[in-house]
Amino acid sequence: MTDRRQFLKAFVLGASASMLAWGGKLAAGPLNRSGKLVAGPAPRTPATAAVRVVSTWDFGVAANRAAWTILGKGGHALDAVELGVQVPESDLKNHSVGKGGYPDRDGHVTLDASIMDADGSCGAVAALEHIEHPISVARRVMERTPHVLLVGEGALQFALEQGFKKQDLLTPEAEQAWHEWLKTAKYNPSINSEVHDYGKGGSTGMPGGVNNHDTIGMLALDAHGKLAGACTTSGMAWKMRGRVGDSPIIGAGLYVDGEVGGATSTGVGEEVIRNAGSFLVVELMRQGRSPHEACKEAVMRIVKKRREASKTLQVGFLAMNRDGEVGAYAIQHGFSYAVCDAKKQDALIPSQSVYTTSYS
Ligand code: SD4
Repeated sequence: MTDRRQFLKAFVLGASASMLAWGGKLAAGPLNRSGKLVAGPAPRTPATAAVRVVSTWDFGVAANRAAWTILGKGGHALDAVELGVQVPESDLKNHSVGKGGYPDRDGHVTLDASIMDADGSCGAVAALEHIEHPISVARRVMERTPHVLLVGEGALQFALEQGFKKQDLLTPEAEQAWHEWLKTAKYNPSINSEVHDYGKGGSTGMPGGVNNHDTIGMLALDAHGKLAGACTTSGMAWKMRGRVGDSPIIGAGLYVDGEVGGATSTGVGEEVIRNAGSFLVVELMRQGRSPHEACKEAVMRIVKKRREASKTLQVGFLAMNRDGEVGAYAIQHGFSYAVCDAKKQDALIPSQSVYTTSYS
């Protein structure tokens, strides 16, 4: 994650021009569709320029690239988001998503993931162990069961029945970090990396510079005008066994409504669940807010309720409306999101935030 930090720094310094370019688009104003939604979505043919994929954090750049191999050829958003988020799920250097993720406090790597299509179809898994691509199991839940969410042993059983391979997800590096944490075993699940951890080790006992909670949330709009979203994580490092965050909870870590747009979140999942965060963002867009405004309002709801605590916790929302307009907002400085479309493949954009300077 030190790489992530350096990469992010480079972009923060160098990306002001691209941010301004994007900012121009984002500042285009709220959607105006009053009346149209009452009568149902207006028929539309999306412009090629609107075909777009966005995702959280710097590892979203590589994930977007993978998604673009499908979107760029006119493929479906649902296939794109599944393929895209598989990239960090397989990245052993990424300690917050998929294989290589940091384990819970008992040493088990447990994964949460959800996927959602424009028509409201969705699937999710929570506390799933031994499967490298929880996002693909979530998709099977959506497509091959009448259910939305499978958890723990049952989710694993289903995955194995579906032909997924059982494997050990705890890498030597993650195991070593866990052993480091065990030396103090301080249980402090509400910390966040932007506040405490970079370069310090932080109150979690993370190795210096290591980030303890970066989920990938991805939203895509395809050439057919359809939206889809995916969200996948190993959750908070050293969490209690059985702890599930927002990422597999439809309406919390992810929500998509093809008539309006989609939203996804990263950060302290408990705060997102308490506020039905991604659902809130989408509903605010339905009421006419731009993606940026909707994300900001959802963040402010959390901050208002948790004014003191919000100084030291991180939540970030990322949203895209059905026209491909993108917005984000976070509590803490340091959240970034990646954008990829026909014009720009590797944009990484620093999000605006409530607190504009690092906490110290
Ligand atoms: C969770 N939101 O489990 C997820 C993971 C995370 O930054 O911490 N993301 O709460």
